[in-house]
Order: sequence, then C-alpha cells, then structure tokens
Amino acid sequence: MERLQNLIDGTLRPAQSGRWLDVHAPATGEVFAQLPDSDEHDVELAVQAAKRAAPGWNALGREGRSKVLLKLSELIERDLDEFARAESRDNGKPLSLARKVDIPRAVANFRFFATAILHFPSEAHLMDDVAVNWTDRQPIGVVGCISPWNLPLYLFTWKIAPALAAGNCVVAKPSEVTPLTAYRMSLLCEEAGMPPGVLNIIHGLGPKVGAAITAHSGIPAISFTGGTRTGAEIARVAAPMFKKLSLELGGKNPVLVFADCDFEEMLATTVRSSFTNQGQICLCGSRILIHRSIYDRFKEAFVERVKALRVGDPDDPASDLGAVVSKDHMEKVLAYIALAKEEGGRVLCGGERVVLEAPLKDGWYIAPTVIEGLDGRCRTNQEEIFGPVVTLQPFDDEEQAVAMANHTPYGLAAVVWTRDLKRSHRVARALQAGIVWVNCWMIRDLRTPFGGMKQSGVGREGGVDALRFFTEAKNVCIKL
Ligand code: TXE
Repeated sequence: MERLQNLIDGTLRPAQSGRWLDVHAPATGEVFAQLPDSDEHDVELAVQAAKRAAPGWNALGREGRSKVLLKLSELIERDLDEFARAESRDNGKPLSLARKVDIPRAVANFRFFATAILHFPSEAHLMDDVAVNWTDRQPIGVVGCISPWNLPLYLFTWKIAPALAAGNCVVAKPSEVTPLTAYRMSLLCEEAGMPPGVLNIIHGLGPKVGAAITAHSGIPAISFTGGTRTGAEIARVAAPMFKKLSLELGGKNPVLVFADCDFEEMLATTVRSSFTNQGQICLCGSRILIHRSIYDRFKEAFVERVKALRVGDPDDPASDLGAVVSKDHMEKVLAYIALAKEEGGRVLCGGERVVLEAPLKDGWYIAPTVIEGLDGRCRTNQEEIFGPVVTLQPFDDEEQAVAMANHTPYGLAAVVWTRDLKRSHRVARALQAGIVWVNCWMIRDLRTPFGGMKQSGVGREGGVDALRFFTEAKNVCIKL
C-alpha cells in the first residue's frame, strides 16, 4: 500500500501524528493508498520552512523563478501519461479526460505564470513638476493555497504557479479526497531546482490542516477553491485576521438556448457542458433554459444524445463518464435526484446508480440524468448538485430567460446560444456571472479574470489578477 508523504522544507515525511488516512479509487471503491493525517504541527513546520526560504526565493528574481517553474512544467509534461493515470485513478474521471484536459492544463498553468511574471507591469504616475509615483508590487511572503478534488492537479497548480512566480513561498493543501498527483508533483520539485521550503505540501483533512493554514498568523493570504460553505468558514476565520482572501466557490450555472441558435453546435456542446468530468466542474451548465418554441425539439434531441453516453471503466477510451469522486458524493447526488422527484420533477433519462461488472461493481457510478417539470425556485434548481444532473426549463422571452438565469444565490458562469449579435451583448451584460460564454463552453484564455460573484466567490484568478492577488502594492511618491 503506497503511503504518500508531506513535502516540508524540501523533504518528504509522514505526519507528526504518525497517523494515516485511506485514499480510495472511485472506479472500484477500493483503498489503494494512504496519506498523512496531518494537523497544525505539520503546518507550523511548513510555515517556518517557508519563512526561511522566502528571502532567497524572492532574491532569485523573476528570471530565476521563471526557470524553475518552466522546468517543473517540462517535467510534468515528460511524465504526462503517468500523471494522467494517477489523476484518473484518484478522481474516477476518464483517463482520456485526464490526458486531454487535467494534466496539459497543469503544465500550461506553470508555463503561463513562468512567463507572465517576466512581463508583469508596474505603473508610474507623474504629477507635473511636483512628484513621481511608482507602484512597487512585492511578494506577500508566505501564502496558503487550498484546493478541491474535482480537477485536482489543474486547480492545485492554478494557485501555486502564480503564487510562486510572484516570489512567495507556499503552504499548500490538496484535497484529501484526491491527493495523488500533488504528491507525484512534489517528487519533481528538487529535480526542477526548487529550493527547500519554497513549496510545502501538507496532506490531510480540511477541518484540521486547511483550518490550521487559514488560522495561522504567519500566512497573511489564502487562496481557496471549493464549496461555498467551506469558503464561508474560511472567511469567518480569516476576516478578523485581515488576511487577503481569494475564494473560488460553487456554481449553479445557466445555459440559455435561444430559438435562433446553431442547433447542432449547441446540442453537441451542451452535452459536454452538462456531463464533462461527471458534471463535477463548477463551470458546468446545470440549468438549461430553452426558448419554448424549440423546447420539445431540444428535449428529444438532447435526451437521445445523453442516453447514448457511456458510463464505464475510466481506463476505457470508449467511456464518456467515469465514476464520481467518492461514496459520500455519490450519495449526495442520488439524494438530490430523489429530491427532484419529490419536488415534482420528471426524470427523462438516468436518475440512478450504475452498477458495472466486476471488478468495478462497487465503484461509484451515476447515469447522466436529465430532469424537467421543475419550477426555477425549487431546491433542485437553486442548490449546487455538482454531479451528472441537469434540469430543463422553458422560457418565453429574453427578459424572462435572464431573470430565471439570475435567480440563484450563485453567479459563477453562464452560456448563451444565439446568432443575434445584439442579443448576445445584451444578455451577456445582464447575466450575474463572472464568466459568460457565447456559442461555446470552456474556451479558456489564462490571461482573463476567472471567478464568480454572489455566493460563487470573492476575487479573481488568472493573468494579472492572480499576480496582483499574490503581491502587495505599495505607492512610492518621490518629490521631483
Ligand atoms: O469542497 P470543500 P470540495 C466547488 C464545487 C463544489 C466543491 C467541491 O462547486 O461545491 O467546490 O469541492 C478543504 N478550512 N468548486 O467538496 O469541502 C478541503 O480539505 C480550510 C468551485 O472539495 O470545500 C479541500 O482541500 N480548508 C471551484 C478544499 O477545502 C477546508 C472549482 C475544498 O474542500 C476546510 C472547484 C476548512 N474548514 C470546486 N474544510 C471554482 N469556482 O472554480 C475543507 N477544506
């Protein structure tokens, strides 16, 4: 049984507690590894190491730090297939998806910020002949990065890459549900030339390790991605400590399908935006709003495509969906399907656990599920399910569509399907979302601001937004 280790001060080690937690493979439900059951004592060691390493890492300069991050991206790319297999085994997602999306994006995250830091601008403001102001953007020092289980290495690196590029040292906590690829990456840090203490990875439970990072007075900034409830708990602890916070939380994203859309392109993309990664992407479109004039045509065509999706062995290239990430999560999603039926929803396809042949019969699989007939205000249409479940709702006009789309506590992403250019501008600007895709989904330019509003989060990641989050801006005013 492989035992994953923490990375602290450049060395791999078990938790101080000497205790271990089980790691499960969602495809079979079996335990395949163990991770350290760390706590505040391990976090304290990591913070001390990071503090010691920070001056040297900053002094390395942008070029020096860029070289280390570029090397790390090359090493992950060199071992892409091994990382993809590990990600698929740990998360339950199809191997094909891990190969095509998760790991290439982790490589891109390091590569992007390794070069972005070289062009990270500062500003100057000349006050005629009185004074000149320049903005000094210095690294914060030691920062905390806490990430979720749905896109494990993709989101883990999305945080630590800009933090490191900006000159900070990091105390990072991957999800205890999917620790494997963060651990595999920690094995490459020395080869990448990363000095000890620059990146520290502490494995373990959120309420122990994540909470200790959040509460530690030596970590003045926290970047978190995960559930809205956990985000609120982190904010409750960090706010009175005046910590800088970046919170990327949940979503209940609408897909608005107008009658004039390119139907075939919309249909193919909407199947993807509904069920990619078993619907476990906070950017997935879980509420599909369709103009009444094409509602029946959409319903028939969409349900036919969804029924043809294969739920199967994540290693099988023919599988469109793999397993959901944990037994608890499977039960949560199935409970939401039961709730939808209680609320009067009609299940048009899916709606149940899928039991595969041995050795996968104990794995956590759910059939892609489409539900209609629910009111927009019911819990099923208001709460984040975060699984392979979408609802269909008709609308009669643009104003009603926007009102329905905006009527949830969340505001992360939205998709608009229309050929009408003026409508696309009107609707995109009226939607309460941090990201709006028009006639596409999941096209991502890493320079763009990424994040949500309302209960979907605080702050933005990506591009200069991330580099500004991980630096402190100081205005220096010099008399001429
Ligand atoms: O979240 P959790 P999950 C959302 C997604 C879904 C959820 C799934 O919509 O709702 O996140 O991720 C640690 N103090 N997004 O269930 O439980 C925990 O150990 C500090 C949105 O994992 O919040 C894990 O490492 N840390 C996002 C991490 O927090 C704590 C994209 C997340 O765990 C903690 C991905 C605590 N008290 C998922 N409790 C987006 N907007 O991009 C737990 N943790």
